[in-house]
Amino acid sequence: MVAQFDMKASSGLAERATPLLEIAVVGHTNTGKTSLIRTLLRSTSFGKVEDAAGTTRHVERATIFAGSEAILNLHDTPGIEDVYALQDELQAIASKHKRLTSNELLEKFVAITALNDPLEQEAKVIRQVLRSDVLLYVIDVREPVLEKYLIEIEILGKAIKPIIPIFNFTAAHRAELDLWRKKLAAFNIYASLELDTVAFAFEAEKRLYQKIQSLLEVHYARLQRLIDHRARVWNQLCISAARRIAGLIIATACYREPTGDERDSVDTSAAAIRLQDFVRQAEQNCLTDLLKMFNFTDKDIELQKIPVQNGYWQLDLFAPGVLKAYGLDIGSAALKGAAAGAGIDLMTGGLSLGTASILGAIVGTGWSTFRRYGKEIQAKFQGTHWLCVDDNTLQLLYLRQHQLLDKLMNRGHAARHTDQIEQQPGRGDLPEGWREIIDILRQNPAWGRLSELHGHDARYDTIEKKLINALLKGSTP
Ligand SMILES: Nc1nc2c(ncn2[C@@H]2O[C@H](COP(=O)(O)OP(=O)(O)OP(=O)(O)O)[C@@H](O)[C@H]2O)c(=O)[nH]1
Ligand SMILES: [Mg+2]
Repeated sequence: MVAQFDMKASSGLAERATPLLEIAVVGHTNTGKTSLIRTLLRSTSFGKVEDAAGTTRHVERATIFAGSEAILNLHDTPGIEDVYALQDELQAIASKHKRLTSNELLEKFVAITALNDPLEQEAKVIRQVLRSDVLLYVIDVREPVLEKYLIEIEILGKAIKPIIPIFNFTAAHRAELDLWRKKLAAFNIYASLELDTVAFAFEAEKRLYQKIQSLLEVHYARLQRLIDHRARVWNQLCISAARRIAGLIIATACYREPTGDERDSVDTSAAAIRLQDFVRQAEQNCLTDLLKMFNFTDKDIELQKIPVQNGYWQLDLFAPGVLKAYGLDIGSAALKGAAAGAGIDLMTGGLSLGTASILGAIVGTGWSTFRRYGKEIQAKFQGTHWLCVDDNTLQLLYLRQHQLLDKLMNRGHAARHTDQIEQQPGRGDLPEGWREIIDILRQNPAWGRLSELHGHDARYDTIEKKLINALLKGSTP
């Protein structure tokens, strides 16, 4: 027992004594090296990113932690700019010092290259390469496989360090990517990763660390702790995001807007406007929260083709045509009513008259008609009247957030499978038992207002769980 304990303690100590894993991020200039580091760090403040060659001028280090434990160091390097001059210089050194191994050749080059030498930049890169355990070689696949890149790889290969190619800008560049793979195979480099660094999926990150684990056994346990830590954080993030959306759907479905004097159609339409404003604002708050949770920048939004501009949905939830844009059936009279921009159900005495009976069967052509006949419609019913968000609007609200969540969770993949992502989600994507969920919510307006009021109601929890599960179905958590 004691011996076992000692062994564990000493292996733990040995691991702690192992220096941190040193990773150099290298490649041609402007391929996205700094962007990749930012993504791995979850920080947009590291280094400088610009669409220009020679943005990073010095080697910069950043440490990645799993909680409070330091796991590895990433080294951002300047892009290699003049590979032919570097090749000539190495050849010149090699012809003078014939007995140098390839590794020693690089050491020699670093030692003799002075500050302000035209190859100073390249020397900085090679120095870091020699000090690192593994190289992430970032490739812009939009570029043809030019000779200069192959020379670059050959030179980096002289350091005898594992090289993991990271393919960047892969969106819509499959053919080029295949070509790159083939060419790299000639250098015995097979284990590659594909990602757009600005938008990065957790799965891709995990694969990257797993590759390093397989190459560098000594860092296995530490990297595993990082993978596990990141998985936990990621799962929590996805669940929180889904819970945020469930909260929006619940609050919106529960919401009731009193119509005041139900005989006054002017009053009713004012209430309808208030109701629409409530829904708009609730959706907007949810969008803002989600973008913040996933740390999405404008660039990510653009890359993922999320129809959002300056933090707002491009298409208003109540705009004509919005249902169609989200693939909802606009064939029925009821939906025509909603498509015209109403999105309202009239409820009376706790009984939902439903979109079909009010907006569909009676109004049919839209809110303006509803206004005209509003008095007659309302005269038919006695008791309290209020307005609710109609089912089509709720469906649209759900589908739009579901699509958004997919994009937020699958950074980096959307851009590659454009057609797939742009395909409109259909009615089939609604959670199981949707109608029943909405009915229960409508009967419990208090659930939307005060969280403590649903504290002891198991039905609320069941609905929330159903919505969260449906939102996350088929994804990582
Ligand atoms: N669309 C897209 N743009 C990217 C991606 N990665 C990087 N970029 C852009 O590419 C440009 C270059 O990115 P950097 O990260 O500065 O590239 P770098 O390799 O560090 O460049 P140097 O330091 O100059 O060698 C910037 O405009 C980035 O926003 C990506 O995955 N997709
Ligand atoms: Mg850079």
